[in-house]
This record gives sequence, structure tokens and C-alpha cells, in this order.
Amino acid sequence: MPGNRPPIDERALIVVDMQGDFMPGGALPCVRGNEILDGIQAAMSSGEYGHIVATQDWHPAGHISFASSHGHHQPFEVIELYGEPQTLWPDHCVRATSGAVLDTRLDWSLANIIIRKGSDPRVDSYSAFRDNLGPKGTRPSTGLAGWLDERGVTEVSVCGLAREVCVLWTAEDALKAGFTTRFLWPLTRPVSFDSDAATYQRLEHCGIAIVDTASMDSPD
Ligand code: VGL
Ligand code: ZN
Repeated sequence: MPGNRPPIDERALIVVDMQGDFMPGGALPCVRGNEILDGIQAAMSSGEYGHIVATQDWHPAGHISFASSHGHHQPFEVIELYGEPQTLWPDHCVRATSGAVLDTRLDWSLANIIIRKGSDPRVDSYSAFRDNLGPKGTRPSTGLAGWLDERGVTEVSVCGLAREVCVLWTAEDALKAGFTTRFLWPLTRPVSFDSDAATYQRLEHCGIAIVDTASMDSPD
């Protein structure tokens, strides 16, 4: 129930993919992604969360999610990969490049664990919990659900970039893993606002709490 929260040591905050390439001017920018920096820093340092998890999109050059790896396709085209739709992206978050660095305006010393994802050249990875569907029909786990379970976490709050991609998939997997899940809507930004209605519907449909508190006053 909203308002009926567990104790702080049972709460985790997951900060998804706050990296240069998802910021304005980056390779795969979210709309005004910089606007959520202050709110995320406030959430991280609020003392309201007993555990802070960060994720970092971390692709090898030539990753299968890059349009440039497929020759005849353009960024944002959708192809079929392993029987599922795969959006092809501009090259982004290539490991050890400047665009992959976690935004230095946030204090990452507050994070208890940083999960790098998308390192398998053959499969994309949106969620903090597991890869997208891969060549053998498997979705290898990142180990995050176990990490949270071992620490007694029961409630997960998600924020970061991009609202309709990695934050959404992370929230859906958190719920599937059995955590009460909160989506801090004003502390996310999408690649495109066109996706917002569909994202909202998906969250409502599966029972993820969409948090839009007065302290997070932006309607975006
Ligand atoms: C993301 C597209 C491709 C994200 C990552 O962080 O939302 N989106 N890779
Ligand atoms: Zn990516």
C-alpha cells in the first residue's frame, strides 16, 4: 500500500544508467536528462534508502544493439533478434570511453554496488536484473536479486535513464523478483516523450507504484 513503507534497511534505490551518452549532447540522449541530477543526488543522500545500487551500460565496440553493427540498418529501426523485437541504437556507452562514465555530478561513493550490463557482444541488457533474451533463449541473471535478498531488501525504488527502456525493464524485473516496486517518475527521463503513455500504462497494469510526490514537482 502506498504510504505503508518498510523500514529503511529494507529499502533499495536503483539509479539506472546516469551516463554521459544518455545526457543532452551524448550519443543516445534522453530528453533533458540533466534535469534529474539534483533530484537523484537528493534521493541518494536523503538517508531514506538503506541500499543504493547503480547500473552502468557497458558495451563492447561492435555490440549487437548498435545499428552500425548491422550495415544496412539505421538507428532506431527495430529488427527481430532471437525471436524478439530489438531496437537498434546509435553506438553508445562503449566501455572505457568518456560517454560510458557515470555522471560526475553525482556522488557515486554513496553507491553500495555498481552493476555493469550489456557486456556480452551478442545480447542487449536493459534491466539491472538480467540480460535481454539471448541466442539460447536464456536470460542470464546479473545476481542483483540475490544481492538484495541477502540484505533483507523488500522494496525497490527505481530512477534514472532511460524511462521507457532500462528504468522500465528494471522496474518490471524488480516486481517479478518479488520486490515491492516504486517508479520515481519525475526522477526519470525518456529517449522520447512519445513513449510516455505506453510506459505509464505498462507500469499501472502490472502494479508498480508510480511515485509522483510534491517533492518531485516536475510533471515530466
Ligand atoms: C538504454 C537503450 C540502449 C538505457 C541502454 O539505459 O535505457 N537504452 N541501452
Ligand atoms: Zn545500451
